[in-house]
Amino acid sequence: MISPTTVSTQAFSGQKPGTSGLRKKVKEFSEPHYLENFIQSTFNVIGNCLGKSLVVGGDGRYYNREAIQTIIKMAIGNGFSQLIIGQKGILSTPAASCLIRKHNTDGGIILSASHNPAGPEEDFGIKYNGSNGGPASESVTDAIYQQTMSLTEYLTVDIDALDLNTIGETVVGDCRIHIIDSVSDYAQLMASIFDFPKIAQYLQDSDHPICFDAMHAVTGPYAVEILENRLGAAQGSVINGIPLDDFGGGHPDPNLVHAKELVQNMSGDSALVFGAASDGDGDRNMVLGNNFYVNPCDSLAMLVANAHVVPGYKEGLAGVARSMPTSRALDRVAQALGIDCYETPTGWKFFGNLMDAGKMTICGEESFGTGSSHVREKDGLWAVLFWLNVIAEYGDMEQIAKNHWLTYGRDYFSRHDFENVDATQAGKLMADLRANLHEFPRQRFAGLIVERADDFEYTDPIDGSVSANQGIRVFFDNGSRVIFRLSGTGTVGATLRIYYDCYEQDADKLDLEPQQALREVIAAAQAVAKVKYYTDRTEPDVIT
Ligand code: G16
Repeated sequence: MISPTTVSTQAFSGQKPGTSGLRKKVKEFSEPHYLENFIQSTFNVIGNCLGKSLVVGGDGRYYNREAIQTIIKMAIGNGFSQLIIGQKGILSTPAASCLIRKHNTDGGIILSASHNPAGPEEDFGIKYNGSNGGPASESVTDAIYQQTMSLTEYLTVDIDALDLNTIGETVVGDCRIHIIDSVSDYAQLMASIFDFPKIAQYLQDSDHPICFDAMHAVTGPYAVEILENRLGAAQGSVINGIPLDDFGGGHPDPNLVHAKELVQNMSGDSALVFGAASDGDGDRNMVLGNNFYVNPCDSLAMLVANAHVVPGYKEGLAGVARSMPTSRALDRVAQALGIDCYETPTGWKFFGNLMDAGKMTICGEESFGTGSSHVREKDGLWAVLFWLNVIAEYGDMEQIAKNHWLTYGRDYFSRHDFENVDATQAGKLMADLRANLHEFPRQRFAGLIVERADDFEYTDPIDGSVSANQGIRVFFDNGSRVIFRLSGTGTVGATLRIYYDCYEQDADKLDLEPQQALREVIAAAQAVAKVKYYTDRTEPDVIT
């Protein structure tokens, strides 16, 4: 038993978790007591930590190791009896979720700001996942926030820094600390879901070279072990595979803008049949065919439509789900399969209850997240393996996608991000939309007539909790839709996200460029929200 030290502290303002935990600049996180306050607030909400267990790990970004040492000391000070920590402090978000579930811990702390850039001047993040392996619900994150506003002290112990590099077990006082291989449990889980022999056969055929861009973030070691070592993809199939604490100065957001190297590799006279990238903490994915891009909404629908070829889903799916701004391509597949399709607010935390209740198996979001009930996080490599399993069965990705559109029609989708907008102005834009919502129906904007408009509100079908103000939806009478919401993951100013979709069934119009297919609804959205007036911007910073 080591006696804890009680340290006096003062509350910080602004420690409210966003869409996925607390994300701030490293500079703010490393202010004296800042991290400690958030951790103690989390422990206070977990309550009675004596004898409890935690998984701890992160995406390897700058400040990861220091934060883990602090968490170890505070966990011991608060009475935790077991900590499971990834070697070198590395755990991808889905791997952390896998470990929480496999070892039945009371939860986990994941250190990541996802795809946000890393380094001393950049971002850090922290989030708490519960014993189901999933992100804490809104009621829990609200309770943590309440704690942060009145905290006066925290508990820690005075011990030397732990060696995070060596796999093994150390006992400190009453706490058993396991430094474990970051990859093996996760790799084993993947092998239990997918048809590894079939994928291996496909990948070992020299006509089927692939490229996975780990973007110098956390997935490198996972991808090398699974794709190259276990499945036999050619060495070098994984690029940028070494996690660096500044992500090599890059922006590991797997989209067409930030995954430039991969996009280049897949273009022109490339011989690659499949390409993919993941993000900072390994939960997002982008998939590409040869000179062909599948957007995340379509990818989700296509995986669900082909789930019967994957051993882990052969028995069928309980149901599926998507976040509200994600296109309705999934709904069409669910209808054909005769299963329920749930529509939740943005944020993976909203899927957990449906999975825990056995109502839903596969879900996803437009923000490059796809996953299933194998863990309670979105899972980048899982999606990559899913696609490889489907491709190994049916062949060319482009053909799979085109057949899908011929069967179900195509939901053109795009998201425009206006980044680092003045937060007050962005707030006014949203307030203006809310105030005028009821007047939109029957009004014409840039040639489209509004059918209905609302502010999305979600009632969780399992616990009845209500999440209001989750995004303004405007539906037009030609079936197209636009959604406005502010991002909950940024650290500077505000990011306005505008999501567009429209549906096309005409076989001759299934191959349009999405911005072209969506041009009417894009123009109407500008008029509905007076984007230029409020933000002084005419063009988005990022288009996905
Ligand atoms: C997080 C959440 C996702 C969400 C995304 C974007 O992803 O886990 O559920 O869709 O942020 O959220 P927002 O639109 O509020 O920025 P990640 O990969 O950043 O953890």
